[in-house]
Amino acid sequence: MLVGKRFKIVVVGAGNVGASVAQYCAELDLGDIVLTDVVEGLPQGKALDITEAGPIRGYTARVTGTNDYADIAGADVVVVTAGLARKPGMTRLDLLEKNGAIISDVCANIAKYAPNSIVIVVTNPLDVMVYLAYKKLGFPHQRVMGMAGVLDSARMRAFVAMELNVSMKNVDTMVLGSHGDDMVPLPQYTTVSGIPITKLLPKERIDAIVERTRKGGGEIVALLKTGSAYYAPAASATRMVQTIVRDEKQILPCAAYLDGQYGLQDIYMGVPCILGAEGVERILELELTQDEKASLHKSAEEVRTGIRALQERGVL
Ligand code: TXD
Repeated sequence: MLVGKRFKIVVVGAGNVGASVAQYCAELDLGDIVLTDVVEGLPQGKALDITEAGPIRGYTARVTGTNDYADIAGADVVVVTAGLARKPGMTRLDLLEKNGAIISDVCANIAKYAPNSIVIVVTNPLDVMVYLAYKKLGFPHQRVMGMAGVLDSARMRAFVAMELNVSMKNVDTMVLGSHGDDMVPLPQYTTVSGIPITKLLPKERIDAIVERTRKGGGEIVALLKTGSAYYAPAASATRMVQTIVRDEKQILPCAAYLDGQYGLQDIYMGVPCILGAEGVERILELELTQDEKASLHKSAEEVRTGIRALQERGVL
């Protein structure tokens, strides 16, 4: 008898991003999905609602909700979205202490109940939280990564496509560094059907796109007023889940553990990774200009400040 493997995808945090990840994973039939949250009824309600859309949308994924970590046992992939979202006027570093405590608790449970899983952290401030998760989980670094670069480059792709009035499908780009105002969008690796954007747009338009990308999260926060983005973030995390469970080896910018790459040591930051069944299977080292290298290192300093703040507060 042929038995296909059904993957088990756990989403911790059934808020805006988490529920949307569950929905997108169901739509793509990536596996069975378990939503979990500290709020009683919330993951159960969202899971039931997503299940009830199944007959219409045509997916077969089993989606369940729970408040009990025992139910995450056997997870192949865990997406961590638990935490507070950024409010207007709040910096990502403001979130550090509260989300640090949440991530520590969540990771203790993942290590206990799903020790063989691959973990994708989404919670902000992203690069610091994924470093904390790596330390708390004790998993090999290939199995712990953060989602930010897929989102930041999706935003840049959308802005380039809007500017040129071309299909977003034709636009490829790469955004490195930490998730925040110090991220490093790379126009030299941005192409439209293979044509470098430097040949299609004047410098000031490219600079404006780079700036809008850097402020992409804040732009949505300012519009929504009572929350932060979740459709594009959830779509981005889902793309990472898809690449892993289908072993697609897609090259995606992810927050990965750096052990000398780009001249950086013992830090998590956004770099191009080959993602597959083993997690982060390889990190690609792109040739960067002096300016880009300097921006990347500035970005790393921001992450180290966050790590130090956690250490000072005894969270790390
Ligand atoms: O690019 C990126 N990495 C990001 C990050 C893009 C968008 C959002 N980003 C961050 O993800 C955001 O700043 C937050 O830190 C998280 C989740 O954002 P979301 O918009 O989904 O926040 P919600 O809607 O407030 O949901 C958070 C849920 C909520 O239901 C809480 O009850 C739950 O997390 N929560 C917990 N679940 C499990 N365990 C614990 N301890 C816990 N604490 C809170």
